[in-house]
Amino acid sequence: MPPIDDPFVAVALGANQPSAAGSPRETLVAVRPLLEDLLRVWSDQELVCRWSSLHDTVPVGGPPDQPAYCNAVLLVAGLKALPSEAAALQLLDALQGLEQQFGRDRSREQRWGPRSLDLDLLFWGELRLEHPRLLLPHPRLHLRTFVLAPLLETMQGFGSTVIT
Ligand code: A4P
Ligand code: MG
Repeated sequence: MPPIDDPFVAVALGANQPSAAGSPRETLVAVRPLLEDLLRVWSDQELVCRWSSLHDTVPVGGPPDQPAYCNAVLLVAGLKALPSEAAALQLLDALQGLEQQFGRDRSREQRWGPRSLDLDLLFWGELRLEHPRLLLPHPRLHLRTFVLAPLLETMQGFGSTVIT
């Protein structure tokens, strides 16, 4: 297990419209290995990937009658590179490329409206960014149960012993 002070990368996945891979749940299942490959290529190393389970969640915000979401979080440990703006922007580009591969078309969406795949970068260690294209940590991370619940799952067992 990697040391607890590793700068983790966390990525949130969400979907509430079908893609070529099928339902939102089938989309997230299909995305999992591709996202792991993407992160290995981006970081140029083997990584420790911890996945949450898939969560069926009630929509937050957006149009009143949008379909339920499927959400998950991936926590990545063992990165050798130190967090940097340039590398974080490269990762954002790669994530948006994967969204497009699964049919995401931002030009036809309304804010917080339905989408076939959303990949948000939650944080990379303690990196703070206020770039026009990338805010880190994700500014609504602490407000979203659909992010926090799966994120906590991925963090279970890192650096602590549960005493009851
Ligand atoms: N951007 C800035 N910071 C980031 C970041 N940390 N990660 C920019 C990813 N992108 C970031 O994103 C709009 C722009 O934000 C991007 O071009 C990027 O340059 P987007 O993916 O088009 O829009 P978004 O995801 O709707 O925006 P946002 O503000 O991240 O929304 P949220 O908070 O993700 O809300 N309900 C449930 N149950 N489950 C969901 O997954 N998702 C949303 C979207 C609303 N309700 C939901 C869910
Ligand atoms: Mg997004």
